[in-house]
Amino acid sequence: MVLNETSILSRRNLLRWAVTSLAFCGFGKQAALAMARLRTAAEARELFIGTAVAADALRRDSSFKEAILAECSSLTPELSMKWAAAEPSRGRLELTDMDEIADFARFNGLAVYGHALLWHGSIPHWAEVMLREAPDWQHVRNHIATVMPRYGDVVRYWDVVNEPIDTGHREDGLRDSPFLRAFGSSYIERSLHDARVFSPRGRLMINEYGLEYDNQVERDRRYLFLKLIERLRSKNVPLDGIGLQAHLDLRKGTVFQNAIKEFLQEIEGFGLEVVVTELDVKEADYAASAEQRDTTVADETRRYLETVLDHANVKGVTTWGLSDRYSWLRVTDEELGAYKGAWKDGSGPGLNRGLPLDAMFMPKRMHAAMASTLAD
Ligand code: 9MR
Repeated sequence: MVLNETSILSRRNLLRWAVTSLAFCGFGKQAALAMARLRTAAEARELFIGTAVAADALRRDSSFKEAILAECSSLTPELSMKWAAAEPSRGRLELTDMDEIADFARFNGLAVYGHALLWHGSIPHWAEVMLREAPDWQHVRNHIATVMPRYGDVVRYWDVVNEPIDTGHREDGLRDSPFLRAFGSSYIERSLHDARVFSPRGRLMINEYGLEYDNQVERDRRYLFLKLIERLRSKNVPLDGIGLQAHLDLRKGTVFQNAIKEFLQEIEGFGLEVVVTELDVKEADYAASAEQRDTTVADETRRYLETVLDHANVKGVTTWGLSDRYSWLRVTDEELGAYKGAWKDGSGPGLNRGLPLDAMFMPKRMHAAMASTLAD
């Protein structure tokens, strides 16, 4: 969709008007913002807003579907596009789930965010053996050539390489992945060049995690990631943007806003786009009241988004799930053990509450924080 400046301004005004009117009708500003859909807030400043989805949840849960259609303009396949899912045995394609997600998106006018072509975390067993024993780039190229054209009409952004950085191993900061061991560090530029062939107009991204906090590992990750981008830029490799996974984690403290700002200024200087690709919040204190937990999650989300959304090259935000019902973040047994006796009534902490909607698809404070930051 092409929006000109006037229509963007009028959408923003419309949203402000809606929030003000609801506030006038007796709803608090927070309540009014909680009622604003994320999609309305995001579109007001020409951003896309998405969620990760698993095909089976989309298939069987109509409430989930309704929530997606109300809140989102984009979907990221949580599993179905990854190599291990798409080609479980050599030459046998298993793209039924991915086709279903893409058809749902097409039918409802949503975009799909292509995640992820090369990821060390999802290589089919046969390809792992191939990479280890008889590396043949043709197999990697085949995967790119199969997936990109098949969904090219509905996918604009592609995570071509996912999580290539790992600290503490090599001077260049590259992860010691099966791809690196098989083809050397040039596997990144090779995959981007191939991706450009099979998607001449797609936005080609590198997606990375662990870039938000003030600790040595994340300081190193930010530095090494920028160095990688600098090397790719100097060789004119087709790279259009970077994905910030943004798995926020309250156990690490609060996000380091100044470092994120500086990092994003560098990215802007390289002329690259930015997408927040996997936003969610791991909690640190499950024994707090539900209200306190939701406030802490919302505050961290707001701190992060207000820092990131300040940059004009940010194009969209995706959360890694929309409702706590389908979050990869779990309260582990170890964590439960640490809270012995915290719940006198025998209840328990329930689910991790780090997504905008609760398990019954009701908006939480994180939703309001996202709506207000997106709308600002
Ligand atoms: O949430 C995803 C989980 O359901 C899958 O089992 C797993 C392996 O495919 O991948 C998870 O998603 C990861 C994403 O693809 C890359 N960044 C980290 C995400 C959480 O582990």
